[in-house]
Amino acid sequence: MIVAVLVTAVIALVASAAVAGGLIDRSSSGDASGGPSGAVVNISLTDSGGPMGEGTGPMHPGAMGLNADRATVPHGAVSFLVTNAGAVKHEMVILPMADSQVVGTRPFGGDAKVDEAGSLGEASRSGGVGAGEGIAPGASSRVTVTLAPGRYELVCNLMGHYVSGMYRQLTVT
Ligand SMILES: [Cu+2]
Repeated sequence: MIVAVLVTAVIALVASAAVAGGLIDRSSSGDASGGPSGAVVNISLTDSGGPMGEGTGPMHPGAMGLNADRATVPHGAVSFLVTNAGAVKHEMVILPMADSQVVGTRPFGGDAKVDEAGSLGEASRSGGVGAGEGIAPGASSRVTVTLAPGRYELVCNLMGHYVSGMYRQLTVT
């Protein structure tokens, strides 16, 4: 009996440590396994300090990029696995797009950031899930959200990064 109680206590400790360490995503629904659920989008964040300055758009031949391995996903649960391949901190924020909106053309304020109103979620926690203080170089973050059909813009909204090319359109069907 005592042994059984001890084992239970140890299991509880391990589980809570895993949650604290960001290994288990409790924030998303339908994620009983603790892993990403639904469609998976792999995101790579780059800057001039990264391995290669790939993915910069023609409109902004900037030094930074936000690259996705797919441009379209089915609606429902979508997991974003975000890796910072650059040399400075980055993040990924999911913003809705209005019907007539063109990717990469959001206005930005004096702080060189765009308005995050309507954000559906973000991955900005080094080695963890959801919002944090930014993803350190070489680290990853992830987030699982439920997306309705429509167009979304994935952005890095650290100061000056959007205008340097860190945006990408995602279409949800
Ligand atoms: Cu960035």
